[in-house]
Amino acid sequence: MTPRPILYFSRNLNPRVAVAFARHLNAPVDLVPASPRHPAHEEAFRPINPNRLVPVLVENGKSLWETDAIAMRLSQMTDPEFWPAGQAGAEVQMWVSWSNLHLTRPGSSFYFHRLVRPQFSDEEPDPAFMEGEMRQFREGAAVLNDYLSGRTWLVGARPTYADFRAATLFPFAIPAGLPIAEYPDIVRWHGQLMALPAWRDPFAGLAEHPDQTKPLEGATA
Ligand SMILES: N[C@@H](CCC(=O)N[C@@H](CS)C(=O)NCC(=O)O)C(=O)O
Repeated sequence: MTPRPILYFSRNLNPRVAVAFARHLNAPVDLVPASPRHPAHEEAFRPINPNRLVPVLVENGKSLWETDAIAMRLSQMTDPEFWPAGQAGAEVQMWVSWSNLHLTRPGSSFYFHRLVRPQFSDEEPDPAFMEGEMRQFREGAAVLNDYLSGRTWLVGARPTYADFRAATLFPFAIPAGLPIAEYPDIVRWHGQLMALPAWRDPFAGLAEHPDQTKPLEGATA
């Protein structure tokens, strides 16, 4: 019997998107927690993803890394309308590329410095750098907000991967100090996404960390 594909995840930004999308699609994959940089599993993880990052989808012994490639595959496996073909598919790709670079990248400096970095360092970032990041985030948020005005979802009349990907940061916007409340159509759209159980609570019932006293699940090395 062919083993079920494994989706390795941690609770950080990108794997959160992959797990939420997989659960929303009810994808036939096993969700396996991973700490790809933990010394106990780092070497076993390297053949799975030489970048030692998650998410990774392993299917028939083949690894697919990058959240967006995994989302494309999950959509093919379940409901291709989440990443459709043709012009709508190109639009999904437009939002994926755009949001990664022009929205999530600058916004993630706030996620990192307000929520992640304080757990291991008290070295504050250069204020001029953070100002530049905020300026870029606001530019992106204004574009997204204007586009969403008069639209329910980003592409067509139903949610697609474009919505999941463009919303990567928004579940953390308030604790990260991102000024989401200034963008009413983003607030409305983010609320629609938060009404989806898989997006609101993607890790429900899943272990937070792998058992590092045991070999990495699914690893051959
Ligand atoms: N470009 C990759 C980035 C993957 C990435 O940076 N993953 C981070 C989490 S956001 C990671 O694996 N960090 C180590 C960990 O979470 O244990 C993607 O979109 O999937």
